[in-house]
Amino acid sequence: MNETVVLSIEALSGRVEAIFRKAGLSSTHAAALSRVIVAGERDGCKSHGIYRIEGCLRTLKAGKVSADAEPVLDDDGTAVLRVAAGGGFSCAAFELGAPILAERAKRLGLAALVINDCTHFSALWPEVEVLTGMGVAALAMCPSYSTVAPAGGTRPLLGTNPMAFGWPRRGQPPYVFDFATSVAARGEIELHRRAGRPLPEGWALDAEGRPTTGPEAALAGAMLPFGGHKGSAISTMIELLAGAMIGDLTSSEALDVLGSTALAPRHGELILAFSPERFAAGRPGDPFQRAETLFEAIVGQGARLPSQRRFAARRRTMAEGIALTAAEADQLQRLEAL
Ligand code: NDP
Ligand code: PYC
Repeated sequence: MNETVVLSIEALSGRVEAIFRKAGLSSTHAAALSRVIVAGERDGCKSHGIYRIEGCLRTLKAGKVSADAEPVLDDDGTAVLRVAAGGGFSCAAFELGAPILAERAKRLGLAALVINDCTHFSALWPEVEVLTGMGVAALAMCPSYSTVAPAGGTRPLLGTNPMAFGWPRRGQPPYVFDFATSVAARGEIELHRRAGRPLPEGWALDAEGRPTTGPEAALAGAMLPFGGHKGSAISTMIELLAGAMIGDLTSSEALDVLGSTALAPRHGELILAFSPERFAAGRPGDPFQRAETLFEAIVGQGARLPSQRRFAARRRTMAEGIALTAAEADQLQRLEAL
């Protein structure tokens, strides 16, 4: 067994990318996947860090994701852009569409990027941060596969359906939140299982619909939406906007197609981008200054902004490197040896 190891961001990126290339992914996909997975480790978001490599490789081996699909942009000059991912991972499709989405939002005030037919395993904050870096506000969402019971129900129907929002700030990192619409991401349940830790109460039901704190029972049963009926409704909205509306799979349909929650799900994604300058034009006040007043008032009460923990983790790892536990370092070596 390895001791804890500390790797530079560049070293970890090279190793993750090499694992994906060796598994047969094209260089475009291998690099795009490595970027989001290493960003997860860099920012202390373990549920979407290197632990996800294994699931991506399993999905590839099962023939459920294309190793080399070239994403194709369909841009008719309107506010709705589409990228056909062609059954490949979503990350490269997003990278293709993002700059055009930002340009279109700046020109029209509001624009949407639809990604169709992609395999999606990643966190959404890397995407909204790319867009805030281009000067626009952004809202990203996607279904997943049925693992969450609607509030008042007992059986998996909705996905963990994440939603992320980003607002650009001058001279400092953006305001970003990104969360599952279940109480926690499914990745968190799996990490509890691996660590042999019970779940907090209120996260899940077992296969008989009874509350459980057992990760195994939760994985076999149903997760719960956050905030009861409110999270359930937001999750349903994501099924509608980023599933039915964009002509792609809902979480229930995605599970039917895949037949397993052990592989990464295939569905679509919707990303909206807004130009604050365009929306505020002709109205009093600078939207960015007014946002700062709001953020100061939040922090002034002793609350913290979302992503504050993540940005602190990023500063730390950029200075000191990424620390992998012995088990994580062993897992990386095992994946390299495949
Ligand atoms: P968390 O509950 O860990 O965090 C949610 C957000 O809340 C983060 O932006 C976090 O910021 C912020 N936050 C946490 N605590 C506080 C606090 N006390 N005050 C202010 N803000 C706070 O997220 P989840 O477990 O719900 O989701 C984790 C990830 O899983 C997400 O990145 C999501 O995209 C991903 N996911 C992806 C799916 C997919 O299908 N692709 C499905 C489901 C989830 P900070 O990071 O700084 O703590
Ligand atoms: O953590 O819930 C999750 C998840 C599902 C798909 C990708 N991440």
